[in-house]
Parts: sequence; structure tokens; C-alpha cells
Amino acid sequence: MLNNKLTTNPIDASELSFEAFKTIVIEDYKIAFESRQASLLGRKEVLTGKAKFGIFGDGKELPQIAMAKAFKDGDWRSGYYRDQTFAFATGICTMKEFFAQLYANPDVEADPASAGRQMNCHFSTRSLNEDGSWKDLTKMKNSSSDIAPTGGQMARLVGLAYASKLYRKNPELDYLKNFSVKGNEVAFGTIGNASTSEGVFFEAINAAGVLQIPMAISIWDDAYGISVPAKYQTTKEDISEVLKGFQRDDQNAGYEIYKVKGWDYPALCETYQQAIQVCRNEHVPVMIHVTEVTQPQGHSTSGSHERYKDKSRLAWEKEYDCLRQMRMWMLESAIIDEEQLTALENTAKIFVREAQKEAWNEFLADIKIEKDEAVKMINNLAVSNPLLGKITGTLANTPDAQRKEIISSARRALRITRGQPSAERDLLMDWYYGERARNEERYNSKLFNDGKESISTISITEASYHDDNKMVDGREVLNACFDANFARDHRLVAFGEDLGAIGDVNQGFAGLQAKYGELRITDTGIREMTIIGQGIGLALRGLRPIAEIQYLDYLLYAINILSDDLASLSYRTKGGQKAPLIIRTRGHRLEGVWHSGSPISMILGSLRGLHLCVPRNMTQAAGMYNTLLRADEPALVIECLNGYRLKEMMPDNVGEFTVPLGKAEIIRKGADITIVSYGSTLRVVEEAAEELALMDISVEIIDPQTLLPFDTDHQCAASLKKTNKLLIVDEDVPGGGSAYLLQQILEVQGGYYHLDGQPQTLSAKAHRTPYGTDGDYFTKPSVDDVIETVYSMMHDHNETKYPAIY
Ligand SMILES: Cc1ncc(C[n+]2csc(CCOP(=O)(O)OP(=O)(O)O)c2C)c(N)n1
Ligand SMILES: [Mg+2]
Repeated sequence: MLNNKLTTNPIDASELSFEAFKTIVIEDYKIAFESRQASLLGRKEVLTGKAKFGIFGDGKELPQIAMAKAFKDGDWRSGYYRDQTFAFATGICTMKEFFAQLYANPDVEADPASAGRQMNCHFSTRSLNEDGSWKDLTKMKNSSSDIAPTGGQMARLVGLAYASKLYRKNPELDYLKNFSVKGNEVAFGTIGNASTSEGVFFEAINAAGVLQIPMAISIWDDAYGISVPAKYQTTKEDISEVLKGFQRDDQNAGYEIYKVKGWDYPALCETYQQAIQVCRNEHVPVMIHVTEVTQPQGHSTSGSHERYKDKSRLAWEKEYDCLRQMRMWMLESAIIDEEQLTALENTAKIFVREAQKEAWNEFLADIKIEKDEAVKMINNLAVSNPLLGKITGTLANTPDAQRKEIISSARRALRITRGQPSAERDLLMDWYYGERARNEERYNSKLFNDGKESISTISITEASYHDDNKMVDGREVLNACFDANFARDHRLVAFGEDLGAIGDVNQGFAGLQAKYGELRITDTGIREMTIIGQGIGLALRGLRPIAEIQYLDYLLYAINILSDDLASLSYRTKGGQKAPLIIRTRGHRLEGVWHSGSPISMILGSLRGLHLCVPRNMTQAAGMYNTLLRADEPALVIECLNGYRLKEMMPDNVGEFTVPLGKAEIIRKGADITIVSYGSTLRVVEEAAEELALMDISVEIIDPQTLLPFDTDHQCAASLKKTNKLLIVDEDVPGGGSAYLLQQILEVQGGYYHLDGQPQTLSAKAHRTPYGTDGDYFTKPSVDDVIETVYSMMHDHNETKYPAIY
């Protein structure tokens, strides 16, 4: 019974008999009522300590039923934590899965949305098979994976809708049958009224209006954002009033904007039917502002709304509770009588209670086995060490013990019995190692998809040259690389500021829009968050976007979306979704405060889950793109801002050769000191090495090429075995990217043991780089700085051979 999904059906008044109409309406009420029971029971589960936190969709049931009616196979949702009724009504989530997530069940079968990784009501469907390959997304109802930062769902919503436009307009994509049927899919967004105050909301609304894409945004307006009322949130306290200028008219494209009350079931059904028809058929974005919505249990389990809603508001919310209103309407319209309703409600209560119990029992069942095993094994050990009896006594008497208590007990037992070898101890240790591996899989796996198209599966093809290859500007190498890839793979699209008509500010895409068309290579507005979101949404729907951030300094305007959404996607769905988005940008030294940034520590700190490529020139960059575009994992590529006009040799196989990720390259061999550097500073270091050679210092230079992953063959440590000295040079702040490199080389690679002196770092200053030649010289590591730092390290080592300069 519990796996039997009751989903909603469309109402088409022209075709339905009254009986059929009644059946649909009654089933809708049942879904809504069950959903309410789930909210009530879910809250109890938190308050009695069985779950840690709860946030629910009570008060939003009817608009979501109406939205679900318009939602078809192949469609997409990008929403937030209030959408449980929609999830039930579409079958995106079952009642039992809802409770499994509330309990944080790490089994992907129990909680397919997140394998217990996300808080409750964070919905997601599984787009991928076990091996990371795509399912047929046109045959299922799709939900992109929710994130907690409110408003963040807006960025990817733009991309989900934009994909339909590309699938409809570009016939070259017709072969991608698993992703679209002629671009008929609507991307449904949901957002709370208060979260429309976020910048990303306005950015996304404007972008979708410009792009004219099938995006249907619903705003659940309960007049509050936690405790803060609308007067602090929204101009005129009315978001659709404020956005009226987006309404399309005879002259101009724009939106269709609808406003409807959240407790009026017939009006809601009609509004959604109309709105989504326009959206789907005409590819016009629509906005449905659902007002007079209530929140019967308050915001979340963290507090009660009696603290901030006055008596009259609370009384109004009771009266206009959408379930109460629908119930009254059904009785008045003779759709059902009181007795039948009560019976239906009682059955629904039992259904929800049963689902909750099953979910709880299943959650505990696995843990219980582990607990019994641990108790038994520690008890066996306790024969020789009575201290352990206390541990198992406590564990055995904790009925709802979780893995933390079980594993912690085993670890304590192993600590207490250290130095007391026994067969029983060996057994416990083996068991603990086994559990550790299983728990790693449960709680720490899938930062990347690790599927059959992962980066590690891409074979390495060297760049090839013949005798008279041309020397060209670096940007021409990139241009030829993109050209070859766009010809090879019709799924590729590239977009960004100034990328289309002029082919980006440094001409990497010059001429390619003319060749491949505006659908594939296109300009965007200045809107970094939704440029990334546009890429995420396209990638979730089977396309291969390259999203361009014009300068690395402006990555800050998109770091929230990159970090919260893209970087966490594989992990938070436990490999259920992938977005192989390549972000292309350019950075490191050039000119001035905002065109010479190298905020590598910001990236390393926030984008685990992406690959980070820092090519030293455009040939290496091209090889990295060739690799990335053949695999299915997201990456950020930072080209050297000052390298586009430097001469490089055009490879014969510019669209084919691949640079493997995580493979460091020794770009100068030496014996006295190892310098590890990346990106633009490598040229500085190479120049310094020339002068150092004249001072009888032999420098080995290593370019890791990618920082995530970093030097997987441990070439840095191998070099230190020879030189025993380490200098790290980069352009980030002191203790930024260089601290990460030290951690990797000294700790991960064990390089510490090969050093005969203190390792050093040479970075930029803590402030931004001032404008002008001298601003650069006195801020970024210069050739002089590198020479003198290396020299002083050699002086520390041998004062006689290397007398002090100063
Ligand atoms: C970016 C961000 N800021 C703050 C929060 C904390 N927070 C969670 S829910 C919420 C209120 C959201 O209100 P609204 O958008 O109206 O949605 P509602 O909960 O009322 O449905 C806030 C401030 C958050 N999750 N994300
Ligand atoms: Mg609200």
C-alpha cells in the first residue's frame, strides 16, 4: 500500500462528467490532507527527538496540487523546502521517503533525493543510473536537487528553462531523445515571498524575460520570512505589483503575470492550467503570485509563530487555512458529504502514520544489527577487561542509538585495550575497519560522480607537431580548440558577457558565432549568478555548456551558486544528478585592483566538487578543455590573463590532444631547490631560474597544472628527495593558495621528511594589486623577489658559497 503513489490528475471541464470531476477533486483533497498530516506528524517526530530538524509545507497544499496538475513528464522543478505536497502529488516523493529523509536514512533506496544527506523536504529525482549514465528524462517528472540557501534555486531555474528553448530551436539536438520532446518542457520554480528580496531572484527574473524561455515561477506568499513581515521585505508589500513592468504587451515580449489566492482551489487549478499552457506553447515565462497563504505550524521546528504573529493574523490563518476552505467548498458544492470526508480523513491519518512507522523501523533496522554486533564483540573483549562492560551496558540501554554511539563505543573499547592483543580484539578491529569503509561510503562518498564518463576514464593523447608548425597568438590555439570541439559535439554551447558577437574580450571565440550560430555561441547580460545557473540547468538536461565569467575577479559574483549548487550537486544527491559544466575565466596578473586577482584560496575553500585547472599557457588550457569536454564532471579553468598574445606553437591535433588532470609537469630540471608554481607566475619563475643559474643555483620548476586534483603522482615530493628545498610561488594572498600547496606537499605527499630547511612561500601582498607597472611590481611576486628568496634559502644552507646580498 505504501508504495502505491496517489498522484493528481488534470481537470478538463469540457471532457469530464461530474462524477469523474468529483473523483479527481476528492483525490486531490486526500493528497492535500495526507500532506498536512505528514507536516503535523513530522513536527512531532522532531519534538520527541527522533529527527533533528523539520521544515514543512503546511498551508501550501492547494497551490501545489494545482501546480502538479500542470506538470508533465519531462518537466523540471527547481524549488525550495515548502513543496512536499507538490512532490507527493507528482510522485516525486512518497510518504515513506519523506519520513526516511526526516530521519536522515543514508540508504539511497530509502531516501532517493539525498541518501539522508539533506534536511527534510529537500527534493530531488535521480537522473542517473548507477554507472552515471543518463536515464530517459522525458519519461519522468524531474526535480533538480534543492538547496537550503533561499533564492539559490532561481539561478539554475533559468538554465532548466533555457534548455527547452535550445531543444526546440536547434534541430541538431533532435537526436537527444532522452532529454526533450521538441523543447516542450516547462521549468517550474518555487520561491517564498521573502526570498524574492534576494538579488538572484531579480537577476533570474530579468534573464528569463530577456531570454523568453518556458519558466513558470510560483511565489508562495505567506507575508512572512520566518518572523519578518512583508513590510520589511518587499516594496509595496506585493511582489507581483512591483514586477508589473515585466508584463508583456502588444509591443514588447515579457511575462504573463497571474495573481491568485492560495486557498481558492478552483481558481488555482484554472490559473495554473492557463499559465502553463502559455508558458509551454509560446515559451513565454510566467509568474504566479499565490497570495493569502498560511503557515499553520510556523516556520520550522525551531520556534513558534505565536512569538511574531498577532492574534488577528493567527485567527485569519485559521480561517483561511486552505484545507478548511477546500473542505467547505467541497461540502457546499455537494462533491462529498461530511461522513465520507471524515472517513477519508481517518484513512489518510492511518496511511501517514503507517508510512512514518515503516520509515522509522527501516531506518533503525540496519543500525540495530550493527549495534548488536558491536555489543557482542565488545562483550567478548570485556571478559579480560571489565572496564568495557560499562561501555556495552550504556550502548545496550540506548534503544535509539545511532551509528555515532555504536562506532564511538567500538573505538573507545579499542583505545582502552591498546597494548593488550587478543583474538577478540582483532575481531573487533576487523569489524571496525569494515564499518569504517561502509560509513565512508554512506557519509563521505560521491564528491564526484565517479561514473563511466569520469575524468579518469579519458585516455591521454599527446599534442603532436610537425617540423614547421606555425607560431601563433595563444588565443588562436584556444580558438582552434573550441572550433574543433563545437564541430565534434553538437551538445556544446558557450555563453557569457561579450562572448557571442565579438568572441570574448580576448578573442578566444572570435568568428565562432558566425560559424555555429547564435543558439550555440551567445552573449548574455551582465549577470554572473545566472550565467552559472544557465550552465547548471543546461548541464542537468544533457547539454554541454561552457559558461564564461569575464574575469576571475568577478567570480565572486557567482561564487554562491558555484559553491552551494554546482560543487555540492553530486555529493548532495549521492550521485543522483550531474551537471558537467565547464566554467571558463581568466585571471592572475594584468592591471589594477579588479583585473589582476588570483583568489585561489577562495576557490579552493568553496569549490570542492569541481576540478580546478590553472594552465600556464593556452596550449595547456586547450588540452584541458579537450579532456573536460569528453568527460562529465564540472570544472573551472583559469586562463592566464596576460597570455593571449604570447606566441605558442599550434598543435596539429588541437581539438584532440588531452592534458590529464592531476598530473604535474616538471618544466625545468634542477638539483638545488624545487619551486612549485602555477599560472602566470610560472613565467616569472622561469625567468628567475635563468639568473639563478648564473649564480650557480640549479632550480627545478614544477607546474601542477591543476590544483584540484593536485599532483596525484607526488612528483613534488619526488623532486624534494633530490633538492631537499621547497619554495612555493603564487599570486594569492599570503597563506592562501600557497598554504594549500604546502599541506598537499608536506602532509599528503610526506614531503616534510625530505627537507633540510624551512619550506617557504612567496605570494602577493595581502591587499589587492594597485594600478600601473609599479603597483604590480610592489605587490605581486617579481623576478627579483623570486631570485632573492631562492638565494636567501641557499644562503641559509651554505653561507660561504652564497654570501648575503643585503
Ligand atoms: C540565503 C539564505 N539566507 C537566509 C536563510 C535563512 N532562512 C531560511 S528560511 C528563511 C525565510 C524564507 O522566507 P520565505 O522566502 O518567505 O519562505 P517561507 O519560509 O515563508 O515559505 C530564512 C531567512 C537561508 N536559508 N538562505
Ligand atoms: Mg514567506
